[in-house]
Amino acid sequence: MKDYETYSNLKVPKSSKIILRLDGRRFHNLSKKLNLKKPYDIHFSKSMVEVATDIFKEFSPLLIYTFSDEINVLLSEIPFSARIEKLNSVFPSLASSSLTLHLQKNFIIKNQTLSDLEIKLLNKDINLDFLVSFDSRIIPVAIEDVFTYFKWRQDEAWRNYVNSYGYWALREDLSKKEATEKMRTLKSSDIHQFLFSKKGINLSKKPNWEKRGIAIYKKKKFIKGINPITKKEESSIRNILFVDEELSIFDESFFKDIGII
Ligand SMILES: Nc1nc2c(ncn2[C@@H]2O[C@H](COP(=O)(O)OP(=O)(O)OP(=O)(O)O)[C@@H](O)[C@H]2O)c(=O)[nH]1
Ligand SMILES: [Mg+2]
Repeated sequence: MKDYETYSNLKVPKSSKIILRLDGRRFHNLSKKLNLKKPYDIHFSKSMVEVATDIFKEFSPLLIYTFSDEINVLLSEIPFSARIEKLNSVFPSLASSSLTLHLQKNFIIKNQTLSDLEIKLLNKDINLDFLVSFDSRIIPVAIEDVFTYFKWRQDEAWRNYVNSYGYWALREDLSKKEATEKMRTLKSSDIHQFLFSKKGINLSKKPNWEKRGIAIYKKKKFIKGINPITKKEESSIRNILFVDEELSIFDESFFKDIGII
């Protein structure tokens, strides 16, 4: 019967770097059920960063980049003997179970001093009675294309940022269809202008993570401590996991600095 496992030997190429991109399935529905703040909900973003951190701790990749409902993982070592079936099933299932736990922790109000009824009332707009899933794809890239790939995703985060602020501002006065049609006629600069002059929203003043997404990587940190034997102060370098919410526009030096290229 083993012969029937037709795809089990399908492997990613050894010569490339491998990026996995996980994307939340139908998270538009999830955002309605959780009554997420529009266009950006900090508790949802925090939950996605926690998922990315769980993936980091499990697989020690070189870099994870997340925005909206997607998580990009640049692998260092390729696990599972590079088997595609394994990569494309273990990563999204890990993300799904991790997100389920973090959503429960971050969205459901629990308070031991409140009665069951009070807790029920507080949570009435939040429905966690649904299943979460991610899709997953594997993108093999040459090392010289790693920067181009992440820049492409960050450009997408920026487009998403401008368009979602524009769309939700239009929805204050227009129907879904009208707002969608209006968005088609507006250039990026028109959206900036409209938000600023008509809605008092200055897009440049919003939190950086909304514009540029969030990266998770290892960063060298100098630690000072007393050597227990010599009793003298010594400094050492440690690699710590760093959640970077203050990203600039990706450039090659970012990837050089963290030792990727
Ligand atoms: N309100 C709100 N919604 C968010 C936030 N982050 C992600 N989303 C939702 O997640 C969706 C992500 O877009 P897509 O991946 O294209 O849409 P999807 O509904 O997940 O559909 P598929 O990926 O094709 O299954 C957005 O359209 C939003 O509805 C957030 O911070 N706030
Ligand atoms: Mg999605």
